[in-house]
Amino acid sequence: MKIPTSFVAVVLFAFGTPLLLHADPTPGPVNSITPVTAATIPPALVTVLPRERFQVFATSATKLKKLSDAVAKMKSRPVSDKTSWAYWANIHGVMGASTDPQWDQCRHAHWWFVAWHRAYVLELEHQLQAAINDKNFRLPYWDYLDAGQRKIPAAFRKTTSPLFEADRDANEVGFEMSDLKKTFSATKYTGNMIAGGFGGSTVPSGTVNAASSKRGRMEQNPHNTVHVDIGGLMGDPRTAAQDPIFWLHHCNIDRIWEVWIKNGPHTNPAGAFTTETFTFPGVNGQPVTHKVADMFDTKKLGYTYDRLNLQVPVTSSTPPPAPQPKQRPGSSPGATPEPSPSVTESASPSETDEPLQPRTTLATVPDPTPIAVTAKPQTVKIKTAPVAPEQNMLRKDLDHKKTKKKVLLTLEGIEFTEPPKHLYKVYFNLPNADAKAGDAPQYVGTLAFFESPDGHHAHNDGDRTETFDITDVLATAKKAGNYDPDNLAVTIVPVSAPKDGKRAAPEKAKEITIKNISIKTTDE
Ligand SMILES: [Cu+2]
Repeated sequence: MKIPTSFVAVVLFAFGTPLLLHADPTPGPVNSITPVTAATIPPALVTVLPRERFQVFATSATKLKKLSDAVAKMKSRPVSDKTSWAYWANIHGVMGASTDPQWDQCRHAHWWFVAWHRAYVLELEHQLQAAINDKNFRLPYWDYLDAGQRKIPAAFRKTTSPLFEADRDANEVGFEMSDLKKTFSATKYTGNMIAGGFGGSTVPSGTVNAASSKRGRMEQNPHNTVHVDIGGLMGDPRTAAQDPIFWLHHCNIDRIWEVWIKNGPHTNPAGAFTTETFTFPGVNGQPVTHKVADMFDTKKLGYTYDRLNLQVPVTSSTPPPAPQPKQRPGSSPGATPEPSPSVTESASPSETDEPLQPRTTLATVPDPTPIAVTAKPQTVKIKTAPVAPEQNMLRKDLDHKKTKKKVLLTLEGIEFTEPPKHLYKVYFNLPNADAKAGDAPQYVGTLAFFESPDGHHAHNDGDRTETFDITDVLATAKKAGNYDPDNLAVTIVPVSAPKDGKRAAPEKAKEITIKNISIKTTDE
């Protein structure tokens, strides 16, 4: 591509000028941005400014009006216009077959999830800037990790505002602290949830969506759970980006990537990860291409974040467990377990990109009938398999120091005909679990389906499997004496989005079915 000399000069001037706000005090060498191509450096990038958390952003009536005006302007344009709100929402996903090669492009369930969305949010920001003719406008983010900010900001709930969307199921989100700790204590980028990957598993270049088993921890939580809690348009990838709150959610997801990197030592993958490119329509209709390697430093993209501290404690504040008191003889298996130490990660230094493969089956559901879950908690009995006792970790004491094996709970063959509207909390050996059980010691994890039912957005060949690492939950149950290997149960609890921090059972829920639930170990 031929680059006009004047354009190169403008770009170099912009990156070399001391007028940059919040710029790194020691800017990189100018040649670090060569080769310059019009495609990789959009002309809008002249100044580095912070993206602010919404509660700060909204203290400026001017900024709030700019956001609202820019969204209104884009919404006023027809879908055929590449600068319209509808066109930009369709880039993420469409109902039915796509009629434009630039639509239906969202990357989910693999390592490019957060990188693709970084480019997507950045280019939408450029569209908003163009709509109000202000290159210094930066998107705010919705800081729901702050416990005081779990409700959709009021400006997005005012029915007369362009930021309002009527098709939302809820206005509040919630998290189990153990899930957020898992996300932020991931020590490596690459890998799926059970392998301890922050960003997801590897897939070949050009992959749009992968099987849910390749999802990384941050995509699962907080990303997916926020989509499902809000629901409505936000609950389905084919419609999610139509809701203005989508962009503040994804701005925060983008920030969380930065938070994780900055609070490491954590690094982004090298090699094939960095050479992938994503192309979007630019503000003048010309395509703009972003290469992953050129997006690691957000300052080169024109923004920073006003807050990059770790908002979630990743290490246990509980002192190391005292020597275990002897189990009182005759203590009933249903006795209240002792408060468990906070979940801490058994660090998994392995740098393998492969998802951990469940191998030996330790327990499974004896009844082959698929399990149907609707609005009520569903408890499923699991039977320990006839595995030699010395090999069966359900019968042995689990010593983290002696084995690297993990115990995995898999829910296989999950199906639904409409996107489930709720989160499903999963508990191990807590048969009376209900929507209030929250982060109990028996809490395993959450099913959060942010994908269309036909597999269109989850190329899973009809086999949707969710796997949770229950090594720690099992160890905690054994220590608490609340455990009988011949009496195991998994309870699945559908929950509504929180209201003032409290979840309840949903009144109605679309059915999901699960072909089988089993407990397996990994190889070492
Ligand atoms: Cu999303």
